[in-house]
Amino acid sequence: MTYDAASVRALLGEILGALASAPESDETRSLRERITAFAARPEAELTPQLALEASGVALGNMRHFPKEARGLVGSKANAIKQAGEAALAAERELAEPAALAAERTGKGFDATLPAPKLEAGSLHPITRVTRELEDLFTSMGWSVLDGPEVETEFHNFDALNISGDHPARDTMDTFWVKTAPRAQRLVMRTHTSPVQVRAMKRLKPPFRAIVPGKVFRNEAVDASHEHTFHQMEGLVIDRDISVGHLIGAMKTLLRGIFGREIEIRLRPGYFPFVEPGFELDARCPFCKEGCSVCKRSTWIELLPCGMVHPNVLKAGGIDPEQWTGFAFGLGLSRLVMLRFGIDDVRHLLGGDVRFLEQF
Ligand code: FA5
Repeated sequence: MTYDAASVRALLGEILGALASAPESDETRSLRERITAFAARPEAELTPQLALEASGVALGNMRHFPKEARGLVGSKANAIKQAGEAALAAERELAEPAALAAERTGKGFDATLPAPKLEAGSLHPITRVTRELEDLFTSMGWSVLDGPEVETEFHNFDALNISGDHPARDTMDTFWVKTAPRAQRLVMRTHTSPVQVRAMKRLKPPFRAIVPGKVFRNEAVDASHEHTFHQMEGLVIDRDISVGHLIGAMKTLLRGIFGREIEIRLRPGYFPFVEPGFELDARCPFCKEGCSVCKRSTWIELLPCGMVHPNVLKAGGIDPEQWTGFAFGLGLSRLVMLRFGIDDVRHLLGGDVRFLEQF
């Protein structure tokens, strides 16, 4: 079927005829002028593209045509649209083989070269491990929560029992955000723990939740310390929660990550927002006698944890006489390094495609 500009013009004439009986208004005047402009084009210029535009104008302004003429206008405008679309499709069909033929006969074309590689993207290793952990925990009924990366001083420190002059503040070199003199001070959060108090304020106990996310510290950067890295907080608040529940949850977490039972040990650890606090070590999953990953000790320091301090429960509006809980703060970036044998934490967020392509 060949495209026929004369027929399109005739159809436009019929549409204009239908507009003649519409009451005079600014809208109908402007519409008439626009359709007349299409119909007045010399046939050679009334291309399929223009025909499509003209049908679009008529169909998009149907409300300005008299009610009794709308059926007719619709059928004429659709006929123009179909003619335009069919002509454009036919043009494309002809153009593609022609372009291909021109490329094949062009200078420098070599049919024996391999086809260009199709680049398929992949998930970042941190995203992969985060999603696996989210699946694991949600399958056990935990929620996945989020929190702000720019945090108030209160949530990042004070609500967690770390007051202004507390020495524990020094262990987290902080990026402070410039704020007005009397506004509350803001920090790039130094850990995911501030979401503990936010969760307590938002959710009614009992609840259990994980909070994966990015944290920031003004670190002297080296192979195992980044200024921006990932952690995953865990928080359980319920009645009569004990260290036994904490150990059980940590063992399940490690089984999920390494796919088998992993021996653990707890050492005392100090964090002002837990009491008692622990450092949990996992038996090195890569060796029996000691290797470079476990620094020849057969134990890997994996995650700090502990029983939620009563002052933190109070800051979150929860009665410590009725409720208890445990929390942990997994170093997600370090876990990802362990999992994939990555020897330098700076690779993770370095944005080097050569690194990312390996996953
Ligand atoms: C904390 O951040 C506590 N909020 C953890 C916590 C939560 C304790 C709940 C008790 C209860 P810490 O500063 O140790 O603790 O950091 C936790 C983990 O983050 C570390 O074990 C380590 O794996 C990781 N980490 C710390 N600093 C860096 C860094 N600069 N680069 C990469 N990973 C880091």
